[in-house]
Amino acid sequence: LKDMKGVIPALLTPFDKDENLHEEGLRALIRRMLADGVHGLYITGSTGEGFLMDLEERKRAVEITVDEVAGKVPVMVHVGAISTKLSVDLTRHAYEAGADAISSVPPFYYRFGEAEIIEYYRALAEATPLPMIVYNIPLAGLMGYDTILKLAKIENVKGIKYTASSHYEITKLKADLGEDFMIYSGSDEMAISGLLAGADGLIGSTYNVLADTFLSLYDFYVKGDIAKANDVMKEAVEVILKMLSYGNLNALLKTLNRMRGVDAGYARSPFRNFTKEEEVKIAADLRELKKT
Ligand code: NAY
Repeated sequence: LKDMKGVIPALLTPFDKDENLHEEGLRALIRRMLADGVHGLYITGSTGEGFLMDLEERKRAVEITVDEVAGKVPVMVHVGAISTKLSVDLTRHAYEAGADAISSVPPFYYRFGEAEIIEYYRALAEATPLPMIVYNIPLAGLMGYDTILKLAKIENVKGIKYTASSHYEITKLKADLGEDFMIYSGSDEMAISGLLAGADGLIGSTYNVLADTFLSLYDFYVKGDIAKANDVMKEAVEVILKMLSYGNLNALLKTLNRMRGVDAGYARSPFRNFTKEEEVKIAADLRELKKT
């Protein structure tokens, strides 16, 4: 896991127009990410529409990814579900399929208490030898700092994907838990802030389209050229804000990939895909943005 640093797209899962898993599209997207030079892949998370897929589909997506990646970069599999039993099943499968790490949001919707959340992570962490990266994200209900410290005591809990914007907690986690506890910053528009706070890597949705931008940001950061890294960040923020303005990021990232010849397919309902007319407008908007 120590090698899993840098820019890690939260990979989209391509579906065809009839909402079936689109295997060739997934392979094409992975090939594009590898050609861009990303440092790892994070699959079947929120960007990957994992919660909209059944278990067999999620497993299939893992198998296809591990096969296509063929060991070139590490693969982290999001195995979160509301039932411990289902998540443990996905965890065992990820291990057998050859994934390098697992990750999970806490069980959500029912407002589970801290003890239940800790037991959930313990069950997943104990199910296989794979490192577990806890996923702290507002969508699932943010965990308090003390809960994170307790989770870090579980053997195999080796890091956190930190999608909250209180980045001082990244700094503090590194101080409290040591350099080896891996931290991935999950807010793309705050990537430079996450890295400066001490994050080891960036896991995010927009890297499905902006991998080259964030790879250059990360390169500047590693070389210590923070001013240049920040220049890249400023440009990226403009683009990300524009992307967010369309209101349906998964569908947008798939559309943008299709526009550049990577068949990332469509989003699964209830996510809405864009109409042809909307796509024409999006293409024009983004061309305009590139010029400025
Ligand atoms: C995942 O599990 O797919 C992610 O990594 C999601 C990370 C994203 N955060 C949320 C709240 O969805 O990439 C970010 C986010 O889309 C981006 O910063 C734009 O706001």
